[in-house]
Amino acid sequence: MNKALHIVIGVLISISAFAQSDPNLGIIPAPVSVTRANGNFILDKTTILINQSIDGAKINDLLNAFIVSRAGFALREAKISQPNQKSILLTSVGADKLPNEGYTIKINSNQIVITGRGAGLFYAVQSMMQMMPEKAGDKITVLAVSINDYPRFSYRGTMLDVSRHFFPISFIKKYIDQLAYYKINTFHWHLTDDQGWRLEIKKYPKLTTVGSVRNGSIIGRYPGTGNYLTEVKGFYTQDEAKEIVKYAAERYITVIPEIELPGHASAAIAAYPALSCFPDRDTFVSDKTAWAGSRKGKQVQQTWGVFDDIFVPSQNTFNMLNEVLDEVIAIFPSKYIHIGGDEAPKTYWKESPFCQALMKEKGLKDEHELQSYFIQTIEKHVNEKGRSIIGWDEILEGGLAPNATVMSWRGEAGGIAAAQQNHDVIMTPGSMGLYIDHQQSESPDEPLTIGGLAPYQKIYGYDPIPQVLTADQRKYIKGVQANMWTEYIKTTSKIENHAFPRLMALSEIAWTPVDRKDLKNFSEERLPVHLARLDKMDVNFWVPTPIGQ
Ligand code: TNX
Repeated sequence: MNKALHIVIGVLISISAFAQSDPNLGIIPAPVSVTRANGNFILDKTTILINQSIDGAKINDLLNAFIVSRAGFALREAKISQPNQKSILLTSVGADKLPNEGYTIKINSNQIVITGRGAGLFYAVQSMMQMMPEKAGDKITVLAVSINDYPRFSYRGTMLDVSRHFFPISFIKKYIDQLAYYKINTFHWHLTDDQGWRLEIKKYPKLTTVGSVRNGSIIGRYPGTGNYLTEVKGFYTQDEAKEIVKYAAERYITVIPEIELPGHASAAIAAYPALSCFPDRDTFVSDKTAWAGSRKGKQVQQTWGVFDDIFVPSQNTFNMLNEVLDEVIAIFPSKYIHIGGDEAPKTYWKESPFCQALMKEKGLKDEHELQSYFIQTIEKHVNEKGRSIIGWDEILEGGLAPNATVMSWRGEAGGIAAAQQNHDVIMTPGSMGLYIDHQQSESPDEPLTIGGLAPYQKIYGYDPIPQVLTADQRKYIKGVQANMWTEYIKTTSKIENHAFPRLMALSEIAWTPVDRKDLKNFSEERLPVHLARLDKMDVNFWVPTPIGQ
């Protein structure tokens, strides 16, 4: 189906009073419970907006701005309601009994009462924005219902790789707006990798003057290599990163920065070669690349992959990384700092006399234990600053750092093992569709991707809690995340094409109880309306095809 036709269908569903028939009122993620009551609430110019909220100061502005956009008029605001006066009441009274991030919306013919605090109130308004029908004449008719809602998981995340390709702050904000709309509360910002260091570090300016620049002799897909990296330079200043943290926090989204170590470190090593086991060795460059052999020294990688030149576990490296992390911690108030940990080949550590001597001195039996020593040294510093580390599941190898949270990407095994060791876990298995850089269908019209097949239906079908875990171990599964790697994603419009509708499916598996999930209702009743709405907001999306077509 083409995009325009898809949008028309979405609009038709929405104006044919879809909320009347949809048991989920058009809300994504589906609420925990929706109960129909008698009658309707008629919103018109006589309705007043009452803000009794003690927590969520700007929430009335947010709701009123939406009403202006939908109805063309603002509601008059007051502190208290007169008897029988038609009103929308925002309140935190009674919200202490609600689960974290939870809210209720109770609608009868006279009043809409929205109860919650902080994130809960914010999410209530997101639900209102999604369920509110279009204006008819000079009024909006809202069904009388009672909604009780709260999330299944406390961590509902998505990762964006800004190293392989770089995306401007303006886009990051637009993306965060969409995450908030779907009650996703964590934005994992993959800021460093072999192909670019993207965060200003004041003490180490070369990380960005050298490490953020890729010369781009490979344009487009280099024949036979699958490579698709193009010329890129760019980084976020600390002020810009702070601006994003603030913007996200206003939308109840935590930004978790990722600084990759000890692997995926070519950009940092290009800037400061002393971070390598072999500072004088040229960066390995695939002989398929256009500039192979013509460049000397350490280079920011031009192609994607996994590279041997990783951080040397020397005191110099730890001192520098600790200082880098201190600046990172000062920018990002998140409890978690992501330290990477994935795909660190041990080739150089095996060859390095320094590493071998260190292993002997510390009694480490192999290079996995050396990696564990590396991560634990970093963890100690991060913990001293009052923060915790998250790492990709390779941090299990050689022994988990004592307080680490594990992000399980190579299937579910890492997450299961970590939960069994009483460590917190975020599930993000590529094999279950959580890699949203993968293809969305088998159609030949799909845009070029890194490979793999991850249609939104696959994400929808995934339950982040592995059945093999005991009831006690299941408590360690804190949530679920979808990852957007950008080797093949150069434009913001392609990010959006990859993100939607998959992030909507993610939001539902992260929020909605398993027994409330309903793929048919999601796909047929809610999705078309939401996608048409994205189009109105100038957000690109992928036109869903039923599985098997
Ligand atoms: C594996 S997932 C990686 C990334 C790549 C991705 C491509 C993970 C922790 N590492 O470096 O971008 O595959 O899908």
